Amino acid sequence: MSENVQEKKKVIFSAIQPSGTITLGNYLGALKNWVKLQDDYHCLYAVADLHAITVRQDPKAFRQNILNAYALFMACGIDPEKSPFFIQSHVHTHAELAWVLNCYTQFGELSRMTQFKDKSQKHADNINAGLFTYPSLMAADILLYQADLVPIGIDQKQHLELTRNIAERFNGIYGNTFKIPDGYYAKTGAKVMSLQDPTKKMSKSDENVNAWVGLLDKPETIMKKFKRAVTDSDAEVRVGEGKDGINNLIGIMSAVTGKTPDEITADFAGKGYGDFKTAVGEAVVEEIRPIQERFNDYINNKDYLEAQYRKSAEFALHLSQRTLDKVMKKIGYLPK
Ligand code: ATP
Ligand code: LTN
Repeated sequence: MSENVQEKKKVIFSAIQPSGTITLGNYLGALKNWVKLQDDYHCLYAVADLHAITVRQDPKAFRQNILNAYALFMACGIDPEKSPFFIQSHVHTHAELAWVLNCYTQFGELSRMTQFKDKSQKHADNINAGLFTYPSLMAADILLYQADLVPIGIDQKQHLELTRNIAERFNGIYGNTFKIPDGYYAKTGAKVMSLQDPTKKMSKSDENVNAWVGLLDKPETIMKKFKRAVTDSDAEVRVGEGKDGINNLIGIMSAVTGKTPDEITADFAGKGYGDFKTAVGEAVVEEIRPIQERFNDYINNKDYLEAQYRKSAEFALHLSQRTLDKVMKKIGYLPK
């Protein structure tokens, strides 16, 4: 990664929380794009473990989830030699800039975030301040690297808009400091829906395990979950209104095989939903199989993983410190 290349290529940043099993939704909506973008952009990726404690985590399971997420993303094709891939809590500039940005983010703006509203309903016993200010930390993640593009699922669009507003506000007060980032969304799979309630997004924190497919689920579990997927009584494999379940399965099939919805409809003309669900399950199993094999290799090689995330964190710190120093200076802090 020479300085020269860095200047020409656009910068990409994204992160995913290690808050449980990574799902097919995370993979099709975000991760698959992360992998594709690595050759054409200067990418940086992170495991957003600071974000994850906005919801209570069991220490032992949390530690394991962070490492699993790291190994799983590498198994999906993230290559830290190409794209620094680090653990958010290892790079202290994130928490520092988040505090600063909190002071340039309005209470009203944060109150409008649908993720905050959803999560405070789900975790009514723990509506902590971190859950509320979550988007300022996400803005810090992105703005520290002067990212041009942020590959995310549609559900994160609102947070990205807020990031842009915070950056524009700061630039307006202090002069040009932050690059204004754009979202980058998958053409198919940008919003994978729950298999049990296809009006809701597939979410790894859904208590109904049949609602989501985990990248580490066994093939027979994946098949079972697809066979149980909620559909409709129309019995025709085509995209249509009021056919949320089938629309979702067609979307998944399309994202996995690269076929268009019309091609999928043609393939299944005259066939029932049972056949279709089996075929979608099989296609997903085949997509995930090599990922699971690579995951098993990585997770058994902890020294290698550690070497990769350490090196990436050093690089990320060096890069992000430049932005943080600029910010502190502009605000008027005394240099250290
Ligand atoms: P949680 O259930 O803990 O809120 P999550 O499954 O929604 O987690 P996140 O860590 O919030 O996952 O999201 C990681 C990335 O995956 C984000 O870019 C997000 O937009 C994307 N993503 C999450 N769920 C879906 C989905 N159902 N379809 C497409 N993309 C998704
Ligand atoms: N909030 C994101 C995870 C995340 C993120 C980021 C995504 C944390 N920091 C920076 C993109 C850029 C989510 O997916 N729930």
